[in-house]
Amino acid sequence: MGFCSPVCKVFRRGKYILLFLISLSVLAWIAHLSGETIKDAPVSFATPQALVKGDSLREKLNALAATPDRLITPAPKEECPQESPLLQGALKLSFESSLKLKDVESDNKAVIEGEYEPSDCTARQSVAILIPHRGREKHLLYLLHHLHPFLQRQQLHYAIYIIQQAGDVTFNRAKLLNVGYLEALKDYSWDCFIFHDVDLVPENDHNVYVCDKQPKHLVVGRNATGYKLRYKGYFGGVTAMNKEQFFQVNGFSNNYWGWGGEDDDLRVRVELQKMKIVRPPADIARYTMVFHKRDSGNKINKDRMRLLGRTPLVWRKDGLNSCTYKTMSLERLPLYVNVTVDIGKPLS
Ligand code: UDH
Ligand code: MN
Repeated sequence: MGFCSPVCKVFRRGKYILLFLISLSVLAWIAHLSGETIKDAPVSFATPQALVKGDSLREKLNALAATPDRLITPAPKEECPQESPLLQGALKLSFESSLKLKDVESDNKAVIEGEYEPSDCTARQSVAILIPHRGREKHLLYLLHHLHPFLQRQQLHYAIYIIQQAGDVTFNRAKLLNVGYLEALKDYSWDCFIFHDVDLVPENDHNVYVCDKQPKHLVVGRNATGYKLRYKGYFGGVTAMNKEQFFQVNGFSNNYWGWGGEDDDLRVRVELQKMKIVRPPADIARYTMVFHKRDSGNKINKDRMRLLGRTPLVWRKDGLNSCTYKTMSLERLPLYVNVTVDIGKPLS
């Protein structure tokens, strides 16, 4: 006791050195673990957003954001203001015959596969613009040229869908719009749907493309009618209904082939549900219709008054729930989603 040989001293010192080395490696291990947690943080933050079904633009942006060397988590975006500070009011519209699709694409680089969302705030509504179309390429070009910047100034999350009727049987605007609603909902759970003629260009960006508590009619006036409502109860051209409102009325009728009546039928459906059509002020809800003649495949529908009389009897089984069609192709082009459909032909 009290006596230690030189061999014993060496052992005692060795014990302390070993203890010191063990503590060093524990410290190094802790430091390594915490480094990994910091690196992981942005990835796990991005994951819940990326899981939103079919939210293609967000998925793409998140994929870009989730690169492993990114260390800083972006601050969550605030909701965009009630009124966008980017609005310009009455616009000077141009319809240059030399305009090319490539020009419109390069003017709208922030649009990805027809979809856009503001980068600095969260849009108040997600809006699908549905445009029935066949053989009106020039009108479509003019509309895309004006509508994309217009919607971006309104700080909306939106996508444009063009629903092309395949073949040359009589045109059916209403059925194409039903198809647009059903197809767009496969991509994303849009809050609001704008049913939009291809030849109507909005003249004032205070005419905001969002849905209200009631169905909204956006074309109070247009150039060709002296900017007056065409008739009391007119509900055509451009209308906005939210997802639930349109579902509640069972969408449009599928049975209006040719020109006329389908918009009045939708009004009847809305009224049957005790909803009330609202309109923006007349000095704002103004449109320019690109001049055109009646299309050869869209003759006046002589049956429209008879069909209108039957709407209260048939609306429950003629509409979204009976809309059969065959999708021929679905292309995600830079400025719009192009859905080409075979919607069949009139029964008789
Ligand atoms: N549409 C097409 N292709 C067609 C027919 C209609 O794309 O062949 C679409 C297009 O979105 C159009 C909408 O359906 O804007 C409504 O059709 P329309 O523009 O022919 O209807 P509108 O009431 O014209 O504007 C009616 C006939 C015009 C007569 C002109 C006489 N001055
Ligand atoms: Mn027209």
